[in-house]
Amino acid sequence: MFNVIIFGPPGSGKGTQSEKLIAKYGLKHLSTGDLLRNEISAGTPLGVEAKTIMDKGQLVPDEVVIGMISNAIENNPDASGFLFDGFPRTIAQADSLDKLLELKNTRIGVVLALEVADEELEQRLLNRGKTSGRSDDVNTEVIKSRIQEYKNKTWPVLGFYEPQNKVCAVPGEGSIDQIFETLCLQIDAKKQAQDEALAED
Ligand code: B4P
Repeated sequence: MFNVIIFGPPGSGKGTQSEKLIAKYGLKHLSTGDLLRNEISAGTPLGVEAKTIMDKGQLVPDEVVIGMISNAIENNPDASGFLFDGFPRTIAQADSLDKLLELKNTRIGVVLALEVADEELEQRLLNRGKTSGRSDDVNTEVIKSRIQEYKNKTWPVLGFYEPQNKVCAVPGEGSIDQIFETLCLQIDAKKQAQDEALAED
């Protein structure tokens, strides 16, 4: 089993690249943003609470997203690997994810960290807001809060994975195909190293 985290600020291309990665590697895609938006569309109490928070550009409480991911892992016992998109976004989430995967006798194989300048992020999200119907993409102040939340709470998560030698920084500006190619090279290298280490055990 090989598990991947796609990491980066809002608008860095996590969702965009995830679609291509799951098609190539057959991973089960778990996006906390998508899971939350499904709850909002279904009008569940969780969705109603989450919408208020997301519309301010803030992070939904850890226990809510950890519960969602825990259920999703349980509901996919036959997955050959997971692609975590937009999760973990705090150190507490990263810690919980390690514990959940340990229960399944598996671990994170690689953290792909997309790097994009703030001005480019704002531009991409405002552009997406013209057609996506996402209320968190139309307001510059909300977009700025999301980027600030990333800097305060999410970026430190890299420090959790760095000592484990799992972080691969990837430039997230340029063509989507070119970025995808770089991500694949990183996955292939880490996957090969994991396979070799398992063969030695
Ligand atoms: P997410 O759904 O994760 O959304 P995102 O970070 O805004 O988008 P993403 O990064 O996937 O978008 P992409 O670049 O692909 O989160 C939304 C909200 O949910 C959060 O703010 C938070 O409130 C809540 N939430 C989610 N997970 C949470 C968690 N774990 N804990 C707490 N709260 C959580 O796309 C952006 C645009 O860029 C697109 O239009 C795309 O076409 C374009 N683009 C992509 N690559 C490009 C490229 N190379 N060049 C030009 N444009 C590109």
